[in-house]
Amino acid sequence: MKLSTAFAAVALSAAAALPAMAAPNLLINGGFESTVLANGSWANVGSVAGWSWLAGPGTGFEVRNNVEGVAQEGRNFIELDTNGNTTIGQYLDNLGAGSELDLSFWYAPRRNVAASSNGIQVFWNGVLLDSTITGLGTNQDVWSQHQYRVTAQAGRNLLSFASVGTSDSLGGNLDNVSLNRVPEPGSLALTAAALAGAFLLPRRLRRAAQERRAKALASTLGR
Ligand SMILES: [Ca+2]
Ligand SMILES: [Ca+2]
Repeated sequence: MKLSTAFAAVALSAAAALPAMAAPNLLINGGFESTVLANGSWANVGSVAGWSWLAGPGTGFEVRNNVEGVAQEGRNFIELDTNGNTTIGQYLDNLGAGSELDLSFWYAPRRNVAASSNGIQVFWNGVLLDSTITGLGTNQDVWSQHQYRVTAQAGRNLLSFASVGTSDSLGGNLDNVSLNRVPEPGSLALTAAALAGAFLLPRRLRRAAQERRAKALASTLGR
């Protein structure tokens, strides 16, 4: 591979890596880390930063730190079947109508709980995004990532999660929820071009300097 090609390849791969850096999580407290809990403890909360209880037989949901499972991200994760099946959500304002967004979250069946009791469902503006996500809990955590592309509506948008199945205070775990704007193709191309230019500019300058030196040498020899 020529050096210039290598520079361009590096520039393009750097540009490809940029969206993850350039598109911050639009959710507040997507990893449920705002609740300060000692290792091995849990709390039943009605709301935490970003998230609110929306429906259910109880008044809250459960934030846990290393209780019946270990967080997928950070220290905390949540369980929605708290005193019974519960729905929580986060409202987002001013996303811009028609904006494309990438939603991601991680789910794990609660340890030693049947799939019939471990289900969760995810909704975007009240519309179910997938069939029930569930699994048989074994004696260890098995986190799986779930990803969706959603479109913002005008005004307020709502991302919500509900526990479903047997309502028995035992249910699936949720952690590391993120919502990121999908980068515009045009902005990606511009970023790649700018990076490639940044890498290639010194090469052009070196070539110009070489040409000046060659002319000077030719001029000297021609005397
Ligand atoms: Ca977390
Ligand atoms: Ca349950």
